[in-house]
Amino acid sequence: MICIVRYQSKLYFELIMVGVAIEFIILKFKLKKMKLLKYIIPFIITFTFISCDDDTLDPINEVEGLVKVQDFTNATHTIELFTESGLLNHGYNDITLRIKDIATAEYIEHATITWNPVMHMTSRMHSCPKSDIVKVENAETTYNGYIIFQMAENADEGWDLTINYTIDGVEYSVVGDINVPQSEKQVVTVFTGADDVKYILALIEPQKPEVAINDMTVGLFKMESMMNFPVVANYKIGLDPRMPSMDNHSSPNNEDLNYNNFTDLYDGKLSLTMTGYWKLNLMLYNSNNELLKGEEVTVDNEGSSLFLEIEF
Ligand SMILES: [Cu+2]
Repeated sequence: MICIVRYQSKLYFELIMVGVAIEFIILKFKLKKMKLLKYIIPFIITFTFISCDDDTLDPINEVEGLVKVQDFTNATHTIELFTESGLLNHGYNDITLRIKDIATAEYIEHATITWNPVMHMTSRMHSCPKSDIVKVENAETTYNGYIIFQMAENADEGWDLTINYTIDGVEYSVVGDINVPQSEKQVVTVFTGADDVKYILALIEPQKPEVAINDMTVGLFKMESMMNFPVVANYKIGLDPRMPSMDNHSSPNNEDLNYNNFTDLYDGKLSLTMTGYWKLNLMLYNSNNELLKGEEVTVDNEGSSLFLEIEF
């Protein structure tokens, strides 16, 4: 686009110059020398194009503000993984990726991509909740999704990530080990509900909590099998944030978390009146308003068995 704009302004300039040249030539040589123009005009136009070619079009940086986590390389492509921190974490991870063709060094603009994170434990293997991967809005080369690691790695057990993708009907795959260190705070929790279903609940927002009423988002998933973790829709999550170090005080204007049909996540409001450690006590209700997990915070009960943590 920049090239075209430059080209156009340059072209207008050249056209004026051509006009001036024509007038000059007509004046100077009269009509009998007009045939000279057929040599001059192609020369000027060629010069215009050549000077445009000198301005290499800068590619837009579609990973600005992100840090590369790592590359996954197979014989044909390098898949670049990015997050805001340059790390993968225990809990929720917002991940951006792009695919580079090794032969042409160009980024692929029309791939369909799926992924499968797998934890290799000493006794078994399992996956974790993850979103579909979609093209980033208005982007040419970047794709985005999330993964929620409900377990961190340890010395003997860790995660790998398989990325399957299709370009022009051809299927490709790449796999690599990834690092998922333990989080200091409880940002994800695995529990069994009163319905005997195993659930995973993860903190998604706020990632940067403030002394304010924060938008809060969590993801709720069912452990259907070791490899399948579908979204749980239309439940409700009660929220009661407390500061255990300060008489377990709460905060005003919190809002319980409700299912968002558009994002398939749960949104509420989290009021944080000061910095420090907050325990976000939760109560999970199913769509029939039956309590599945968690207890009311009272004078005698200082916390719920279902909770997430924030410290800032
Ligand atoms: Cu595990």
